[in-house]
Amino acid sequence: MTEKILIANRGEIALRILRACRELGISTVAVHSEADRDLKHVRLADESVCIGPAASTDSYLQIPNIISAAEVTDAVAIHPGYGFLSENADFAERVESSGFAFIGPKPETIRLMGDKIRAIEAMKKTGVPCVPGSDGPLGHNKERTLQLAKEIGYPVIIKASGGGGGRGMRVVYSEATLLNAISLTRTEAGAAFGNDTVYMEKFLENPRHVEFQVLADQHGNAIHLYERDCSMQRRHQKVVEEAPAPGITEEQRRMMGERCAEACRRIGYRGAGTFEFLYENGEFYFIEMNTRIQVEHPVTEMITGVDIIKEQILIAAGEKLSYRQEDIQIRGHAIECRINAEDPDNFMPSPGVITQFHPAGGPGIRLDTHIYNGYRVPPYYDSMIGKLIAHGSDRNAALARMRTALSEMVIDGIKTNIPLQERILQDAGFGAGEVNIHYLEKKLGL
Ligand code: MV4
Repeated sequence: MTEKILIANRGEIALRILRACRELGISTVAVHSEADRDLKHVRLADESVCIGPAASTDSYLQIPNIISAAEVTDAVAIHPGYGFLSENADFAERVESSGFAFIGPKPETIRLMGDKIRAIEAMKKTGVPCVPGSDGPLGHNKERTLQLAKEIGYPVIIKASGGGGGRGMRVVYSEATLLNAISLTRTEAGAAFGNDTVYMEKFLENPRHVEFQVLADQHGNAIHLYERDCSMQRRHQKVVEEAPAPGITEEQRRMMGERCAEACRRIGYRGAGTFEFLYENGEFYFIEMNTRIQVEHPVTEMITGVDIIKEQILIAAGEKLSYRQEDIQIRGHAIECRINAEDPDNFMPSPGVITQFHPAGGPGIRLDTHIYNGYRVPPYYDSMIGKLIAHGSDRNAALARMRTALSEMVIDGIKTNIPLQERILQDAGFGAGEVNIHYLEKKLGL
Protein backbone atom coordinates (compact mmCIF):
# COMPACT_ATOMS: atom_id res chain seq x y z
CA MET A 1 0.00 0.00 0.00
CA THR A 2 0.88 3.66 -0.39
CA GLU A 3 3.12 4.70 2.49
CA LYS A 4 3.22 8.46 2.22
CA ILE A 5 1.02 10.99 0.40
CA LEU A 6 1.88 14.58 -0.42
CA ILE A 7 -1.18 16.84 -0.27
CA ALA A 8 -0.79 19.47 -3.00
CA ASN A 9 -3.53 21.79 -1.76
CA ARG A 10 -4.63 23.96 1.17
CA GLY A 11 -7.64 24.70 3.37
CA GLU A 12 -10.54 22.40 4.05
CA ILE A 13 -9.80 19.92 1.26
CA ALA A 14 -6.18 19.47 2.42
CA LEU A 15 -7.54 18.65 5.89
CA ARG A 16 -10.15 16.30 4.38
CA ILE A 17 -7.40 14.43 2.46
CA LEU A 18 -5.21 14.29 5.59
CA ARG A 19 -8.06 12.69 7.54
CA ALA A 20 -8.56 10.03 4.86
CA CYS A 21 -4.82 9.26 4.92
CA ARG A 22 -4.87 8.90 8.72
CA GLU A 23 -7.74 6.43 8.53
CA LEU A 24 -5.81 4.39 5.97
CA GLY A 25 -2.60 4.50 8.04
CA ILE A 26 -0.77 6.56 5.42
CA SER A 27 1.81 9.22 6.40
CA THR A 28 1.21 12.76 5.16
CA VAL A 29 3.27 15.60 3.75
CA ALA A 30 1.68 19.05 3.77
CA VAL A 31 3.04 21.63 1.35
CA HIS A 32 2.17 25.25 2.02
CA SER A 33 2.91 28.83 1.05
CA GLU A 34 4.58 31.34 3.38
CA ALA A 35 1.10 32.70 4.19
CA ASP A 36 -0.22 29.26 5.17
CA ARG A 37 2.14 28.12 7.93
CA ASP A 38 -0.74 28.11 10.42
CA LEU A 39 -3.14 25.96 8.41
CA LYS A 40 -4.71 23.25 10.53
CA HIS A 41 -3.58 20.40 8.26
CA VAL A 42 0.01 21.71 8.23
CA ARG A 43 0.06 21.32 12.00
CA LEU A 44 -1.49 17.86 11.86
CA ALA A 45 0.63 16.49 9.00
CA ASP A 46 3.58 14.19 9.71
CA GLU A 47 5.84 16.51 7.71
CA SER A 48 5.49 19.88 6.03
CA VAL A 49 7.40 21.75 3.35
CA CYS A 50 7.14 25.45 2.46
CA ILE A 51 6.91 25.69 -1.33
CA GLY A 52 7.01 29.44 -1.89
CA PRO A 53 5.56 32.89 -1.27
CA ALA A 54 1.88 33.65 -0.63
CA ALA A 55 0.80 34.12 -4.25
CA SER A 56 -0.49 30.76 -5.52
CA THR A 57 1.35 31.24 -8.83
CA ASP A 58 4.57 31.17 -6.77
CA SER A 59 3.61 28.21 -4.56
CA TYR A 60 0.56 25.97 -5.10
CA LEU A 61 0.90 26.31 -8.88
CA GLN A 62 4.69 25.78 -8.99
CA ILE A 63 5.08 22.26 -10.37
CA PRO A 64 8.88 21.98 -9.75
CA ASN A 65 8.49 23.05 -6.10
CA ILE A 66 5.85 20.41 -5.47
CA ILE A 67 7.84 17.65 -7.20
CA SER A 68 10.93 18.65 -5.18
CA ALA A 69 8.92 18.51 -1.95
CA ALA A 70 7.77 14.99 -2.87
CA GLU A 71 11.37 13.97 -3.60
CA VAL A 72 12.90 15.30 -0.38
CA THR A 73 10.17 13.73 1.77
CA ASP A 74 10.08 10.37 -0.07
CA ALA A 75 6.37 10.64 -0.81
CA VAL A 76 4.87 7.88 -2.94
CA ALA A 77 1.79 9.64 -4.27
CA ILE A 78 0.42 13.17 -4.72
CA HIS A 79 -3.19 14.19 -4.13
CA PRO A 80 -4.02 17.44 -5.98
CA GLY A 81 -7.38 18.22 -4.31
CA TYR A 82 -9.53 20.65 -6.35
CA GLY A 83 -8.54 23.88 -8.11
CA PHE A 84 -4.83 24.68 -8.44
CA LEU A 85 -3.11 21.87 -10.42
CA SER A 86 -5.89 19.29 -10.05
CA GLU A 87 -6.89 19.30 -13.74
CA ASN A 88 -3.50 20.18 -15.19
CA ALA A 89 -2.47 17.28 -17.49
CA ASP A 90 1.14 18.50 -17.61
CA PHE A 91 1.32 18.35 -13.82
CA ALA A 92 -0.11 14.80 -13.73
CA GLU A 93 2.43 13.81 -16.38
CA ARG A 94 5.35 15.35 -14.45
CA VAL A 95 4.21 13.65 -11.26
CA GLU A 96 4.17 10.25 -12.98
CA SER A 97 7.40 10.71 -14.94
CA SER A 98 9.10 11.64 -11.64
CA GLY A 99 8.08 8.26 -10.27
CA PHE A 100 5.10 9.26 -8.08
CA ALA A 101 1.50 8.16 -8.36
CA PHE A 102 -0.93 10.90 -9.34
CA ILE A 103 -4.17 10.47 -7.37
CA GLY A 104 -6.47 11.13 -10.28
CA PRO A 105 -7.05 10.08 -13.88
CA LYS A 106 -4.31 9.35 -16.41
CA PRO A 107 -2.75 12.52 -17.87
CA GLU A 108 -4.22 11.77 -21.30
CA THR A 109 -7.73 11.54 -19.81
CA ILE A 110 -7.29 14.93 -18.11
CA ARG A 111 -6.13 16.33 -21.44
CA LEU A 112 -9.09 14.77 -23.28
CA MET A 113 -11.64 16.25 -20.86
CA GLY A 114 -9.89 19.63 -20.92
CA ASP A 115 -10.64 19.79 -24.63
CA LYS A 116 -14.42 20.27 -24.48
CA ILE A 117 -14.99 19.34 -28.14
CA ARG A 118 -13.08 16.06 -27.81
CA ALA A 119 -14.76 15.34 -24.46
CA ILE A 120 -18.25 15.74 -25.98
CA GLU A 121 -17.26 13.62 -28.97
CA ALA A 122 -15.95 10.84 -26.68
CA MET A 123 -19.10 10.91 -24.54
CA LYS A 124 -21.47 10.96 -27.50
CA LYS A 125 -19.77 7.82 -28.86
CA THR A 126 -20.40 5.95 -25.62
CA GLY A 127 -24.11 6.82 -25.53
CA VAL A 128 -24.13 9.78 -23.13
CA PRO A 129 -26.78 12.30 -24.34
CA CYS A 130 -25.31 15.68 -25.38
CA VAL A 131 -26.70 19.11 -26.33
CA PRO A 132 -27.61 19.42 -30.04
CA GLY A 133 -24.76 21.37 -31.63
CA SER A 134 -21.96 21.65 -34.14
CA ASP A 135 -20.45 18.24 -33.24
CA GLY A 136 -16.97 19.62 -33.62
CA PRO A 137 -15.16 22.93 -34.17
CA LEU A 138 -16.75 25.79 -36.09
CA GLY A 139 -14.97 26.40 -39.39
CA HIS A 140 -14.50 29.68 -41.20
CA ASN A 141 -17.20 29.24 -43.87
CA LYS A 142 -19.81 31.93 -43.01
CA GLU A 143 -22.68 30.44 -45.03
CA ARG A 144 -22.17 27.03 -43.46
CA THR A 145 -22.02 28.51 -39.94
CA LEU A 146 -25.22 30.52 -40.46
CA GLN A 147 -26.93 27.44 -41.87
CA LEU A 148 -25.80 25.33 -38.89
CA ALA A 149 -27.21 27.85 -36.39
CA LYS A 150 -30.49 27.94 -38.30
CA GLU A 151 -30.71 24.15 -38.11
CA ILE A 152 -29.89 24.07 -34.38
CA GLY A 153 -32.36 26.94 -33.80
CA TYR A 154 -31.77 30.19 -31.91
CA PRO A 155 -30.75 30.93 -29.26
CA VAL A 156 -27.39 29.20 -29.63
CA ILE A 157 -24.30 29.39 -27.42
CA ILE A 158 -20.71 29.71 -28.68
CA LYS A 159 -18.20 28.03 -26.40
CA ALA A 160 -14.40 27.89 -26.39
CA SER A 161 -13.09 24.31 -26.61
CA GLY A 162 -10.35 25.24 -24.15
CA GLY A 163 -12.80 26.91 -21.74
CA GLY A 164 -15.19 25.32 -19.28
CA GLY A 165 -16.67 26.18 -15.93
CA GLY A 166 -18.33 29.22 -17.47
CA ARG A 167 -15.24 30.74 -19.06
CA GLY A 168 -15.25 31.65 -22.77
CA MET A 169 -18.90 31.49 -23.80
CA ARG A 170 -21.36 33.79 -25.55
CA VAL A 171 -25.11 33.44 -26.13
CA VAL A 172 -26.50 34.46 -29.54
CA TYR A 173 -30.21 35.23 -30.00
CA SER A 174 -30.35 36.08 -33.70
CA GLU A 175 -28.64 35.57 -37.05
CA ALA A 176 -27.66 39.26 -37.20
CA THR A 177 -25.19 38.94 -34.32
CA LEU A 178 -23.89 35.39 -34.88
CA LEU A 179 -20.72 35.90 -36.90
CA ASN A 180 -19.53 38.82 -34.77
CA ALA A 181 -20.15 36.84 -31.58
CA ILE A 182 -18.11 33.95 -32.96
CA SER A 183 -15.11 36.13 -33.81
CA LEU A 184 -15.25 37.84 -30.39
CA THR A 185 -15.36 34.47 -28.60
CA ARG A 186 -12.50 33.21 -30.77
CA THR A 187 -10.31 36.23 -29.99
CA GLU A 188 -11.00 35.99 -26.24
CA ALA A 189 -10.41 32.23 -26.23
CA GLY A 190 -7.13 32.60 -28.10
CA ALA A 191 -5.93 35.13 -25.52
CA ALA A 192 -7.23 33.28 -22.46
CA PHE A 193 -6.53 29.64 -23.34
CA GLY A 194 -4.04 29.84 -26.23
CA ASN A 195 -6.63 27.98 -28.33
CA ASP A 196 -9.20 29.81 -30.46
CA THR A 197 -11.22 26.71 -31.36
CA VAL A 198 -14.93 27.29 -30.69
CA TYR A 199 -18.08 25.17 -31.02
CA MET A 200 -21.81 25.81 -31.06
CA GLU A 201 -24.67 24.34 -29.02
CA LYS A 202 -28.38 24.98 -28.68
CA PHE A 203 -28.68 27.39 -25.72
CA LEU A 204 -30.89 25.89 -23.04
CA GLU A 205 -32.62 28.82 -21.37
CA ASN A 206 -33.75 27.49 -18.00
CA PRO A 207 -31.85 24.30 -17.17
CA ARG A 208 -30.84 22.84 -13.84
CA HIS A 209 -27.23 21.79 -13.24
CA VAL A 210 -27.23 18.10 -12.35
CA GLU A 211 -23.98 16.13 -12.11
CA PHE A 212 -23.24 12.42 -11.65
CA GLN A 213 -20.37 11.17 -9.45
CA VAL A 214 -18.41 8.17 -10.74
CA LEU A 215 -15.58 5.98 -9.45
CA ALA A 216 -13.46 3.75 -11.68
CA ASP A 217 -10.55 1.48 -10.76
CA GLN A 218 -7.61 0.26 -12.87
CA HIS A 219 -9.19 -3.17 -13.37
CA GLY A 220 -12.04 -2.08 -15.63
CA ASN A 221 -14.64 -1.63 -12.87
CA ALA A 222 -16.73 1.53 -12.77
CA ILE A 223 -19.70 2.55 -10.62
CA HIS A 224 -21.77 5.69 -10.18
CA LEU A 225 -22.80 7.28 -6.88
CA TYR A 226 -25.92 8.95 -8.28
CA GLU A 227 -26.30 12.67 -8.75
CA ARG A 228 -26.11 16.12 -7.18
CA ASP A 229 -28.10 19.24 -8.01
CA CYS A 230 -25.88 22.34 -8.07
CA SER A 231 -28.29 24.83 -9.63
CA MET A 232 -28.04 27.30 -6.74
CA GLN A 233 -25.10 29.34 -8.03
CA ARG A 234 -23.98 32.90 -8.65
CA ARG A 235 -21.51 33.78 -11.41
CA HIS A 236 -20.52 30.11 -11.82
CA GLN A 237 -19.74 29.82 -8.10
CA LYS A 238 -21.90 27.16 -6.49
CA VAL A 239 -23.53 28.29 -3.25
CA VAL A 240 -25.73 25.34 -2.20
CA GLU A 241 -25.56 21.74 -3.46
CA GLU A 242 -27.70 18.72 -2.69
CA ALA A 243 -28.08 15.01 -3.33
CA PRO A 244 -30.13 13.43 -4.74
CA ALA A 245 -31.47 16.00 -7.22
CA PRO A 246 -35.12 16.84 -6.45
CA GLY A 247 -37.76 15.69 -8.93
CA ILE A 248 -35.74 13.11 -10.84
CA THR A 249 -37.29 9.68 -11.13
CA GLU A 250 -35.60 6.59 -9.72
CA GLU A 251 -35.54 5.06 -13.19
CA GLN A 252 -33.94 8.13 -14.75
CA ARG A 253 -31.16 8.43 -12.17
CA ARG A 254 -30.37 4.75 -12.52
CA MET A 255 -30.27 4.95 -16.31
CA MET A 256 -28.15 8.12 -16.44
CA GLY A 257 -25.81 6.86 -13.72
CA GLU A 258 -25.28 3.61 -15.62
CA ARG A 259 -24.59 5.52 -18.86
CA CYS A 260 -21.87 7.49 -17.04
CA ALA A 261 -20.34 4.37 -15.50
CA GLU A 262 -20.39 2.65 -18.90
CA ALA A 263 -18.68 5.69 -20.48
CA CYS A 264 -15.94 5.33 -17.83
CA ARG A 265 -15.44 1.65 -18.74
CA ARG A 266 -15.30 2.46 -22.46
CA ILE A 267 -12.70 5.24 -22.17
CA GLY A 268 -10.65 3.48 -19.48
CA TYR A 269 -11.32 6.16 -16.88
CA ARG A 270 -9.42 5.96 -13.58
CA GLY A 271 -10.35 7.54 -10.25
CA ALA A 272 -13.20 9.82 -9.19
CA GLY A 273 -14.95 11.95 -11.78
CA THR A 274 -18.06 14.01 -12.38
CA PHE A 275 -20.29 14.16 -15.45
CA GLU A 276 -21.92 17.60 -15.67
CA PHE A 277 -25.34 17.79 -17.27
CA LEU A 278 -27.91 20.43 -17.98
CA TYR A 279 -31.37 19.11 -17.11
CA GLU A 280 -34.38 20.69 -18.80
CA ASN A 281 -37.92 19.41 -19.47
CA GLY A 282 -37.05 15.97 -18.16
CA GLU A 283 -33.99 15.49 -20.39
CA PHE A 284 -30.25 15.33 -19.60
CA TYR A 285 -27.62 16.98 -21.81
CA PHE A 286 -23.92 16.35 -21.11
CA ILE A 287 -21.77 19.52 -21.13
CA GLU A 288 -18.43 18.75 -19.43
CA MET A 289 -16.57 16.19 -17.35
CA ASN A 290 -14.55 17.12 -14.26
CA THR A 291 -11.58 14.87 -13.57
CA ARG A 292 -10.99 16.01 -9.97
CA ILE A 293 -12.57 15.56 -6.55
CA GLN A 294 -15.19 18.29 -6.27
CA VAL A 295 -15.97 20.72 -3.46
CA GLU A 296 -19.49 19.27 -3.15
CA HIS A 297 -18.46 15.60 -2.85
CA PRO A 298 -19.66 15.38 0.81
CA VAL A 299 -23.37 15.39 -0.11
CA THR A 300 -22.77 12.23 -2.14
CA GLU A 301 -20.77 10.70 0.73
CA MET A 302 -23.62 11.43 3.14
CA ILE A 303 -26.32 9.73 1.04
CA THR A 304 -24.21 6.73 -0.06
CA GLY A 305 -21.86 6.17 2.88
CA VAL A 306 -18.90 5.97 0.48
CA ASP A 307 -15.69 7.82 1.46
CA ILE A 308 -14.80 9.15 -1.99
CA ILE A 309 -11.33 10.39 -1.00
CA LYS A 310 -10.43 7.01 0.47
CA GLU A 311 -11.60 5.36 -2.75
CA GLN A 312 -9.43 7.77 -4.79
CA ILE A 313 -6.38 6.77 -2.75
CA LEU A 314 -7.14 3.04 -2.98
CA ILE A 315 -7.73 3.28 -6.74
CA ALA A 316 -4.37 5.06 -7.24
CA ALA A 317 -2.71 2.28 -5.22
CA GLY A 318 -4.06 -0.23 -7.74
CA GLU A 319 -6.79 -1.70 -5.53
CA LYS A 320 -10.17 -2.75 -6.85
CA LEU A 321 -13.24 -0.65 -6.01
CA SER A 322 -14.57 -1.42 -2.50
CA TYR A 323 -18.15 -1.46 -3.83
CA ARG A 324 -20.19 -3.01 -6.59
CA GLN A 325 -23.08 -1.02 -8.06
CA GLU A 326 -25.62 -3.14 -6.12
CA ASP A 327 -23.95 -2.02 -2.87
CA ILE A 328 -24.79 1.64 -3.56
CA GLN A 329 -28.13 2.69 -2.10
CA ILE A 330 -29.38 6.23 -1.61
CA ARG A 331 -30.10 6.84 2.07
CA GLY A 332 -32.05 10.05 2.69
CA HIS A 333 -31.03 13.48 1.46
CA ALA A 334 -28.05 15.79 2.02
CA ILE A 335 -27.56 19.52 1.50
CA GLU A 336 -24.32 21.50 1.55
CA CYS A 337 -23.96 25.23 2.20
CA ARG A 338 -20.62 26.73 1.26
CA ILE A 339 -19.34 29.07 3.97
CA ASN A 340 -17.35 31.95 2.50
CA ALA A 341 -15.35 34.72 4.16
CA GLU A 342 -17.20 37.44 2.30
CA ASP A 343 -19.61 40.31 2.78
CA PRO A 344 -23.14 38.83 2.41
CA ASP A 345 -24.36 42.08 0.83
CA ASN A 346 -21.77 42.64 -1.91
CA PHE A 347 -19.77 39.37 -2.04
CA MET A 348 -16.47 41.19 -1.42
CA PRO A 349 -13.87 38.93 0.26
CA SER A 350 -13.52 39.48 4.01
CA PRO A 351 -10.14 38.18 5.19
CA GLY A 352 -8.92 38.60 8.78
CA VAL A 353 -8.66 36.91 12.17
CA ILE A 354 -11.46 34.65 13.39
CA THR A 355 -11.98 35.82 16.96
CA GLN A 356 -14.82 33.45 17.88
CA PHE A 357 -15.78 30.16 16.30
CA HIS A 358 -18.64 28.00 17.45
CA PRO A 359 -19.21 25.14 15.02
CA ALA A 360 -22.65 23.71 14.37
CA GLY A 361 -23.27 20.11 15.37
CA GLY A 362 -25.80 17.47 16.27
CA PRO A 363 -27.39 14.54 14.43
CA GLY A 364 -26.82 14.54 10.67
CA ILE A 365 -24.52 17.57 10.71
CA ARG A 366 -21.04 17.55 9.17
CA LEU A 367 -18.73 20.55 9.06
CA ASP A 368 -15.71 20.36 6.75
CA THR A 369 -13.52 23.30 7.69
CA HIS A 370 -9.95 24.17 8.59
CA ILE A 371 -10.81 27.26 10.63
CA TYR A 372 -10.26 27.58 14.39
CA ASN A 373 -10.28 30.30 17.02
CA GLY A 374 -7.52 32.78 16.23
CA TYR A 375 -7.01 31.56 12.64
CA ARG A 376 -6.27 34.36 10.18
CA VAL A 377 -8.05 33.98 6.83
CA PRO A 378 -5.44 35.13 4.30
CA PRO A 379 -6.46 37.47 1.45
CA TYR A 380 -4.58 35.52 -1.24
CA TYR A 381 -6.87 32.58 -1.96
CA ASP A 382 -10.47 31.55 -2.58
CA SER A 383 -12.82 32.89 0.09
CA MET A 384 -14.42 29.52 0.91
CA ILE A 385 -13.54 28.65 4.52
CA GLY A 386 -15.78 25.67 5.06
CA LYS A 387 -18.76 23.58 4.10
CA LEU A 388 -21.75 22.85 6.29
CA ILE A 389 -23.50 19.62 5.34
CA ALA A 390 -26.85 18.43 6.68
CA HIS A 391 -28.17 14.91 6.17
CA GLY A 392 -31.71 13.77 6.94
CA SER A 393 -34.15 10.97 6.15
CA ASP A 394 -35.70 13.12 3.41
CA ARG A 395 -35.22 16.58 1.87
CA ASN A 396 -37.37 18.38 4.43
CA ALA A 397 -35.52 16.74 7.31
CA ALA A 398 -32.18 17.78 5.81
CA LEU A 399 -33.48 21.34 5.28
CA ALA A 400 -34.66 21.57 8.90
CA ARG A 401 -31.29 20.37 10.18
CA MET A 402 -29.48 22.85 7.95
CA ARG A 403 -31.59 25.77 9.21
CA THR A 404 -30.84 24.80 12.81
CA ALA A 405 -27.14 24.37 12.08
CA LEU A 406 -26.83 27.74 10.32
CA SER A 407 -28.60 29.46 13.21
CA GLU A 408 -26.18 28.10 15.82
CA MET A 409 -22.95 28.67 13.92
CA VAL A 410 -20.86 31.65 15.06
CA ILE A 411 -17.86 32.95 13.09
CA ASP A 412 -16.77 36.34 14.45
CA GLY A 413 -14.02 38.73 13.40
CA ILE A 414 -14.73 38.44 9.68
CA LYS A 415 -17.86 38.69 7.56
CA THR A 416 -19.34 35.47 6.23
CA ASN A 417 -22.14 34.51 3.86
CA ILE A 418 -24.04 32.71 6.64
CA PRO A 419 -26.82 35.38 6.60
CA LEU A 420 -27.22 34.80 2.82
CA GLN A 421 -27.38 31.03 3.35
CA GLU A 422 -30.08 31.55 5.99
CA ARG A 423 -32.13 33.56 3.47
CA ILE A 424 -31.74 30.84 0.84
CA LEU A 425 -32.86 28.20 3.35
CA GLN A 426 -36.00 30.26 4.05
CA ASP A 427 -36.82 30.72 0.36
CA ALA A 428 -40.08 29.06 -0.77
CA GLY A 429 -38.84 28.21 -4.28
CA PHE A 430 -35.74 26.51 -2.94
CA GLY A 431 -37.84 24.78 -0.29
CA ALA A 432 -40.04 23.37 -3.05
CA GLY A 433 -36.97 22.05 -4.91
CA GLU A 434 -37.81 23.96 -8.05
CA VAL A 435 -34.80 26.11 -8.93
CA ASN A 436 -32.76 26.44 -12.10
CA ILE A 437 -29.30 27.95 -12.69
CA HIS A 438 -30.69 31.51 -12.90
CA TYR A 439 -32.73 31.37 -9.70
CA LEU A 440 -30.24 32.85 -7.23
CA GLU A 441 -29.21 35.74 -9.46
CA LYS A 442 -32.80 36.57 -10.53
CA LYS A 443 -35.25 35.85 -7.74
CA LEU A 444 -33.12 36.83 -4.80
CA GLY A 445 -32.13 40.01 -6.61
CA LEU A 446 -28.40 39.38 -6.50
C1 MV4 B 1 -24.79 25.99 -21.28
C2 MV4 B 1 -25.93 26.69 -20.83
C3 MV4 B 1 -27.05 26.64 -21.62
N1 MV4 B 1 -27.05 25.95 -22.79
N2 MV4 B 1 -24.83 25.31 -22.45
C4 MV4 B 1 -21.83 27.44 -17.84
C5 MV4 B 1 -20.73 26.71 -17.18
C6 MV4 B 1 -20.31 25.67 -18.13
N3 MV4 B 1 -20.03 24.47 -17.40
C7 MV4 B 1 -21.46 25.51 -19.07
N4 MV4 B 1 -22.38 26.54 -18.78
C8 MV4 B 1 -23.57 26.63 -19.41
N5 MV4 B 1 -23.65 25.96 -20.58
C9 MV4 B 1 -25.94 25.31 -23.17
N6 MV4 B 1 -25.95 24.63 -24.34
C10 MV4 B 1 -25.85 27.38 -19.63
C11 MV4 B 1 -24.66 27.35 -18.91
C12 MV4 B 1 -24.68 28.07 -17.66
C13 MV4 B 1 -24.57 27.40 -16.45
C14 MV4 B 1 -24.43 26.03 -16.38
C15 MV4 B 1 -24.31 25.38 -15.17
C16 MV4 B 1 -24.38 26.11 -14.00
C17 MV4 B 1 -24.50 27.45 -14.04
C18 MV4 B 1 -24.61 28.13 -15.25
C19 MV4 B 1 -24.76 29.49 -15.29
C20 MV4 B 1 -24.85 30.16 -16.48
C21 MV4 B 1 -24.80 29.44 -17.68
